Amino acid sequence: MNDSQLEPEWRYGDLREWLRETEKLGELKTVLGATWQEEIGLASDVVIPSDDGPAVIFDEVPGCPKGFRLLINVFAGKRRAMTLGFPQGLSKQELSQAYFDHYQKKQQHIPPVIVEDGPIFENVLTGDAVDINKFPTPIWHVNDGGRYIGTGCYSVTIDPDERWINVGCYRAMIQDQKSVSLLIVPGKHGYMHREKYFRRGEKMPLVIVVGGDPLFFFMAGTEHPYGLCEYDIVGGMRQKPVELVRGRITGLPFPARAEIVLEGFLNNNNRKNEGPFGEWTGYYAQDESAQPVLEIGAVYHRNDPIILGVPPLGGGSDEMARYRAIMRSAMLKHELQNAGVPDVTQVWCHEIGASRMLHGIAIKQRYPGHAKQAGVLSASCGSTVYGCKMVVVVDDDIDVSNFEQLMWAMATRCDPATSIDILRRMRTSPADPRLTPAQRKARDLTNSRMVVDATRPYDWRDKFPRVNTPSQESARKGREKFGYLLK
Ligand SMILES: Cc1cc2nc3c(=O)[nH]c(=O)nc-3n(C[C@H](O)[C@H](O)[C@H](O)COP(=O)(O)O)c2cc1C
Ligand SMILES: [Mn+2]
Repeated sequence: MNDSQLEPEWRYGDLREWLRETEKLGELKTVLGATWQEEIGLASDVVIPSDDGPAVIFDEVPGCPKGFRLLINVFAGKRRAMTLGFPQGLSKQELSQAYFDHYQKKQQHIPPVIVEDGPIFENVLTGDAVDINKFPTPIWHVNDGGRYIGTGCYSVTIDPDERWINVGCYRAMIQDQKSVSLLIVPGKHGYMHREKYFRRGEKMPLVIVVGGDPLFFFMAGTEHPYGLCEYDIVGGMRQKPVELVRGRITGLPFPARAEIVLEGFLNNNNRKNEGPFGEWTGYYAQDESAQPVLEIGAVYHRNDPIILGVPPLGGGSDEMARYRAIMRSAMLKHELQNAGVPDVTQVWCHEIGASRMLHGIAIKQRYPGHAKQAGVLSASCGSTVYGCKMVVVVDDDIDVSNFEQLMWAMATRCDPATSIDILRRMRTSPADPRLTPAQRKARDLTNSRMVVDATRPYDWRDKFPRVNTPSQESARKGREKFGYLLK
């Protein structure tokens, strides 16, 4: 692939245009009449795990007005490239590389513009008119503690001292007609904002967008640096400022063409039980806990509004894993370069555990300790520190995005007694199922992780047994001559 010839092409500027493009690709299906209590969840478990499943719109959900819709499975099939602004035909590694070259490396940030009006104000509901139960919010997994209206969502907050705006994805569970509870984990930017308000006894102004352009949601769910507004990142990716309107109550900005927005104040003194929720690790690791409630003063929505649903699913790889692997791999590669690690040839943050738990790093070894440097840093960069369990560093003949190759290199080139280092008391997630009951009680959100040096040992790398796989040259020759045997 020649990256320089690949130019981003943005075919959509909101969710409606994204649906139009997905329909053109033949990847949009509609289901009428599925229940929010059970059937939408059942369908999600069928469709989302497949790499090529369709995007599905649920309409005419019993109990909800006709036209009030829910969309699932944005990131699968051919629409993946379109969603990130690229042409068709790229493999997942190529898509990640394109993301790296065009967005991650360039670091272009364009601030948003504020406009007066937009389709999001087609319906403005305040006071007694606020009733979030009319949106078709499903029970995603049978043992969930409630209806999660906020999965493919993002919350907008402003730092009360430094006055910068953050846009982060934190799950939201419906409490009643006029409130949702938000789980914001310590260390997230929204949490740091929150604590500043709460410590001075104030409520935090907040808007949450629970349906809209998926690109905003993707950037809100990715670990960008502190102080950098995710709106500026989206603007930079599209080379065009995003258009925002201001909430009537808080003044906080949100996309003029969003689908559904809830606005209000997050109240530390009004806490309600949140969870449990089937999480990205594939477990119900956290019990229900009392979390601050967003007291909703206004709801804005487009006509025939659409919730964006991105439920985490069990067992390993799902939609969240698919897109995060692409973005996190690019981010980590960038962070390693910025930290001064030379010759990192490939990075893959593996899909299992939503691309947080296992990372493969390929390097061209240049000096003693190079592999360890790359490994230790990969276990603790901004994009990876949270929830990481394993980092495997290999030589550059290995395709680290290929699970079998990565494990083969690990099994054959590492000596567990001497090649593995354990890092202790690192930052993890409350969703980590391996936190002990005592740690949970003490709110000790740390874990250990291993850094595996599966490179050929540097000081005798020339004596390491040769591999019997064909060279690139002879593999190409073989394919040309005998590739027909596989057709
Ligand atoms: C679908 C989805 C759900 C998430 N749920 C939560 C959540 O409930 N609480 C949380 O703190 N982080 C959650 N995250 C992770 C954060 O969105 C992510 O760490 C992001 O970088 C946070 O934004 P910030 O860095 O601006 O704080 C979720 C991410 C995704 C993609
Ligand atoms: Mn942020």
